[in-house]
Formats: sequence, C-alpha cells, structure tokens
Amino acid sequence: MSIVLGLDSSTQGISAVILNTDEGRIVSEETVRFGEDLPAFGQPSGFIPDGENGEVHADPLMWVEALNLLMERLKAQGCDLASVEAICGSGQQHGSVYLDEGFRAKLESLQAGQSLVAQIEPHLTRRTSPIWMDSSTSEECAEIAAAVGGTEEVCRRSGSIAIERFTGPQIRKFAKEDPEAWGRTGVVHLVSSFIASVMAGRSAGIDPGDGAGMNLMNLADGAWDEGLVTATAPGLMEKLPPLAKPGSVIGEIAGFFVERFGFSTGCKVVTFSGDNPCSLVGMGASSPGKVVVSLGTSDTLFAAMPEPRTDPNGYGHVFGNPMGGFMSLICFKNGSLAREAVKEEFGLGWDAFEPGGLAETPVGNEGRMMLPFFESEITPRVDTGGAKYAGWEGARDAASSVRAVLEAQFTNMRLHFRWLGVEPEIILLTGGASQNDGIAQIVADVFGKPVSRLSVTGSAGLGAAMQAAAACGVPLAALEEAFCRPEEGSTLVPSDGIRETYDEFEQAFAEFLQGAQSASN
Ligand code: ADP
Ligand code: XUL
Repeated sequence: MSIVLGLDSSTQGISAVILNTDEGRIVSEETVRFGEDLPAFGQPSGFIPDGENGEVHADPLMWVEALNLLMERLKAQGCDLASVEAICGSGQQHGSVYLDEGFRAKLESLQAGQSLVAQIEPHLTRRTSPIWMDSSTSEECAEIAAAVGGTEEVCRRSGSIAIERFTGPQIRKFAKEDPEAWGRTGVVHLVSSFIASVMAGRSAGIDPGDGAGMNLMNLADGAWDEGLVTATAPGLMEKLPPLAKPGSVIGEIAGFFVERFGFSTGCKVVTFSGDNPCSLVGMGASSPGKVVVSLGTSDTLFAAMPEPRTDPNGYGHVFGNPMGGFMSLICFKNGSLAREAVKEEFGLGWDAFEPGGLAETPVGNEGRMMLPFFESEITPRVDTGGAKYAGWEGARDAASSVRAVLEAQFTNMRLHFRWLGVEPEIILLTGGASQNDGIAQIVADVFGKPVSRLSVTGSAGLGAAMQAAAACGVPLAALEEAFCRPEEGSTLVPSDGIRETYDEFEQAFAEFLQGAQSASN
C-alpha cells in the first residue's frame, strides 16, 4: 500500500492531502488558515498588514507554528501517520527565509519536547520574510539588470526579466539595508525548501521549479548563475542551498515528527517545489501537449515545455517542471476582474456569459473590440488601467460588451502564449469561471482546441503528493488516471466554420493593441 502526504504552504494557509495510491483515493485533507487559526500572529490574510513602499512580508514562524498545528490536527483526525511512506510539498513561490550558520545543526537536533517555533526563532537573521506580493525592489531589479548587461540578459539567463517579487532582488535589498544581518546569514531558503528542511531535519536543496523564480538560476545549465549571483549580493553563492534534482529524496523525516506525531522513521522527505510547478503536476499536465488555463481572480496559463525558451517580450516566466524539462507561467492580471467589471457595468448575472447570452451576438462581434485592461496589466505590460473600445457606433450594449471582453481576453492569451512553441492537443480549464459553458466555449473557439474542465481543488498540494508517490515508484500515468481526470461530459470542441473569423479577429486585435501601446509611449 502506498500512502503519501502532500503539503501546500500557501499565502493564506497550509494544507495537507493524504493519498492512498493503490486505491486511487484521497484519504484525508486538512487545512490551517493563518488568519482564523493563528490570530495571535496578526496576519489575517497571511502577511503583515500595512507594509510601506510596496513591502509585503510574512512571519516565517507563523508558517512553522501552522505546520505543527496541521500535524496535530491530522493526528487528532485519527490519520495513521505511521503508514505515510513519503512526503513532498509545495510553497508559495519567491518568498525567502534568512537563517544563521547554526540553523543546520539545530535542524539535526530538534527536540520533540520543545516547540518548533522556540527552537527555530533564534536562528532567524531576518525576522520577517518578503513574499510574492512584495513590489518594493524596483531599484534592485534595475541594479541587477545593469550589472549583467540589461534586463533581456537577465531573462535570457534566468527565464524571467528582473522582477520585484523574485527572490534575487529581495535578497539584494536586504543585503543593502542591513549588511550586518546579511553578514550573519548562513543560508537563504525559499518557503518550499525551508519547510522541507524542517520536515527532513536537515537543510534541503532547492528544486529548479522554484529555483527559477529567483532570477538567480541559469535555465540552460540548471546551476546558479555566477554573474547573476555576484550582481545580487556579496557572498551570496555560499549562502544559497544547492540546486536539487526534482523528485530527489532529501532524507528521512526528522525525529521530531516521529516522536510527536507518530510518523515512521523510514518516511522519506522528497524535495519540495513551488506552487505553480506543483499545480502543473496536480492538473495532470506535466507532460507536454496540455495547456492549463486557470480562470481565477487573475487568469494564468501554464504548460510543460520540453526546451527552455524565454518570452521575447519579457512578460512570461519559465520555471523547472518537477517531472523534468521546463514549464511556462503567464499571468493575465485582469481575469475575472475584467469579466466582473463588464457584468457590474450592465447589472448582469453570469448567465449573460453562458451560451444563451452569447447567442445574441455573432462570433467576431462584427468588429467590436475591447482592450480589457481595467487595471494595470502584466501581459502585456500596461501601467495604467482603463479599458479601451473600438468598433461601436453609438452606445455600447450589454451583449456585445460581454462578447467583447471574452473574445479580447482569450485572443490576448493566444497572442501571448505563442512564444512557448507548444501546440496543445487539449486545453485544461480550471478556476471559478471555468464552469461557465459560454466562457469555456469561447476558449475552445479562439484557440481552436478542445477544452476539458478539471475540478481538482488544491492542485498544488495534490501535485506535491503525486511527486511523493512518484518517488516511491508509482507511475505518473497511474496517478494522473486516478487523481486528474476531466469531469464527466465537460469537454467542449471548437465550433465549426469560425476559424477564419478568429484568425482575422486576432490580427485586428493585435493592431488595436499595438496602436494603444505606441500611443501611450
Ligand atoms: P481565486 O482562486 O483566484 O480566488 P477562483 O478560481 O475561486 O479564484 O475564481 C473566483 C472567480 O470566479 C470569481 O471572482 C468570479 O468572478 C468567477 N466566477 C464564479 N462563478 C462564475 C461563473 N458562473 N461564470 C463566470 N465567472 C465566475
Ligand atoms: C508566481 C507567483 C504566485 C505565487 C503564489 O510567479 O508569484 O503564483 O507562487 O501563489
């Protein structure tokens, strides 16, 4: 019997999913929410409120306390933790934890009779951790880019241009602002490798999935990039954990968890990864051929890539794929935000976005178009929000505005995913808006590909658990078959006779976008 545990240390909480891979079922799930369950930390949404100048930090001890509470709850549920064979985990990407030289030795001698927090606290050289929501490092991004020959060079090497939330610029800011504490820092961990270290009772390596989110790893050779590391902070190379092979075993679980919660001594801890790479696995999309489109507050598109290409425009990111190769991540910030803006403008319900509502207007909207960037946008980069419209004579009506926002969003997505060089066989849709058949049909029509819906909740934690199972020898195909099946009857195919209309629409949209961009420059 294979019982594996997947952890997900995310922005607002930490959760666990336990799989029985022989029976192909989820045995237990549990979540600790930072705001509700640990109010004493005063971080209702998982970070310290009211950060200044774009700073968003969280307390790493809150993550440790939550991990302990999560295990207590699993035990209280009656979970047979002794039967867990392997553990893997996912962490919110980019966040960093700063620890002294003594941290390594402390990990190896954690006492089950003392609190985890009390044992780790003295080893923090930076009391708080910058997380992915932090945007305070524009100056450091510019400095790093200048030192290596420009932002395109940072992208060519690391898979992303220098980005404020990425770990390298965050490390640079700390080293500049507090050189004394930086000097005392022995190791900088990511959220994923930090939690993995605690679980394994030894300092863990960073996998290329999460390592690529630092602006420090060279994509082509999968090693720390000397030029980027030197440009980031003095002495950084010695403070970075090694890059670990995805799926490699760090070691056996720390005695702390054996004594306190009843895990077995032989339980393996497998190298953790970032939440997006883990979601790729959890959505069953870690082999090339499937593209995942997640329609949440923001929309994201991610896909496995066999080769490490980079986005020539610098909007998208390339991370390692935990199952080998690479993956892309493209974020469209105005996702549900834009769809909701149109819905609110005309006082509509979501039914206006269903096939019945869309039937009021023809495919291609008779040339009526929208640039749906109600707020600033990441892909393409638009610094000031405000939607733009073209092709209406007179007032805009509700039906044509609904069609316009959807056709624009997915045409924009199609336009900005081409650099991946991936021709998907199928698009897997997930996220709140994916249940809407009208929206899903427009995705199928604009991309000209079949679309299936996957109702995986917690795809990052599931993907982590699947990596733990893979490390125990369970074949990936069997895991995908059991845990990542499309919902029955959820597949939609592209409508007939519309290809040409959407090809022409894409060209017109690209011109509209280009015109708006050159006007704003
Ligand atoms: P996140 O995880 O980013 O918070 P979700 O994936 O839960 O977001 O998606 C939430 C969004 O889904 C809501 O903001 C809402 O706009 C959208 N949504 C929910 N139901 C529908 C629907 N029937 N049609 C279109 N959009 C919907
Ligand atoms: C990706 C990103 C977020 C975090 C938190 O670049 O910043 O998706 O991983 O979920």
